[in-house]
Amino acid sequence: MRLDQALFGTTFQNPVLLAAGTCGFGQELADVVDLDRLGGLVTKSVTAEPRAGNAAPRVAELDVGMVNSIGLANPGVERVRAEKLPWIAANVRRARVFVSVAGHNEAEYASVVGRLDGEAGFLGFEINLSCPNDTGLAGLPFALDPAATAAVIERCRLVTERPLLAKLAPNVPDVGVVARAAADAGADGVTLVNTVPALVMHPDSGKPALGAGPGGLSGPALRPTGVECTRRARIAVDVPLIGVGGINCAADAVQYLRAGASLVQVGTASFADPHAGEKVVRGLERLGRRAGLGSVTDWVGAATPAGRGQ
Ligand code: RRO
Repeated sequence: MRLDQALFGTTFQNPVLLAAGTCGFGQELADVVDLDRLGGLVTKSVTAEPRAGNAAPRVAELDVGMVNSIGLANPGVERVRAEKLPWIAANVRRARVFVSVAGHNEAEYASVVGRLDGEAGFLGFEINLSCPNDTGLAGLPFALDPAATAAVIERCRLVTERPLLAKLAPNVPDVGVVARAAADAGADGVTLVNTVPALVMHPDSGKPALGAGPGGLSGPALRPTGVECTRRARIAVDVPLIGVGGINCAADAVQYLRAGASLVQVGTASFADPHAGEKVVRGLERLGRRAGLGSVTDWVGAATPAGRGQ
């Protein structure tokens, strides 16, 4: 069974990427994971200035997943340009890399994109419009508002010709509307979804489990929401979709592919098992062969009872 996917002017050797925020800049995992067995990876979100991040504890483990409030901790665009991208350029060959970008306003997003655009080592940008823990316009993530989403994408589109992905939030009435705003503004693809706002508290004291208070929920509990967001986005736009949220195994990934995603990302599962991404790759090959498929593309958007158009 063929796992390769031709997208965004290149070939992904398989459809499995590591999600933003769960693999650093690749280097952090390279002793443990053979990154070049993956379809690709998305870096931690990069901002114009370095960010120290939020107060500890930054993650809480639950039976159904994980809640985080990292607070966009990252070394800032200059160190990413000077140190992180050169490492990626020298060490990552077959995996395709997207740099995740975040900011407080359109100008900050565009300045990060513009400062990295001429560098080697990566394919494109994933514009993170949906961080629940560090908000933009009017104190809310950009992805909660179609016009704010479009404004950021339009501004980034002016400073790069590389592939631009818009990473959206699940907590909107219809993510298809936001996906359409992103695509109309020039996004080449849409990533669904970021974490969903969440709060874990100690029942006796009422104190939040995380230093920052609330955070974002990821892991298995997010999967049905991510799959439904992917289905809704597939109805709304024609650009390629990337599905993320609660993928632990190949069967989870197949749900996103069937809903219309061309690629998937593995995130929280990598914390428990750094080889989760590679295992999803091997599992997809096994499942596809067993189903008699010729290519992973046979799954993409394959009709389901709640499929396209409904
Ligand atoms: O850094 C974070 O706290 C964070 C980010 Br930027 C994001 O996009 N999603 C998330 O759950 N946490």
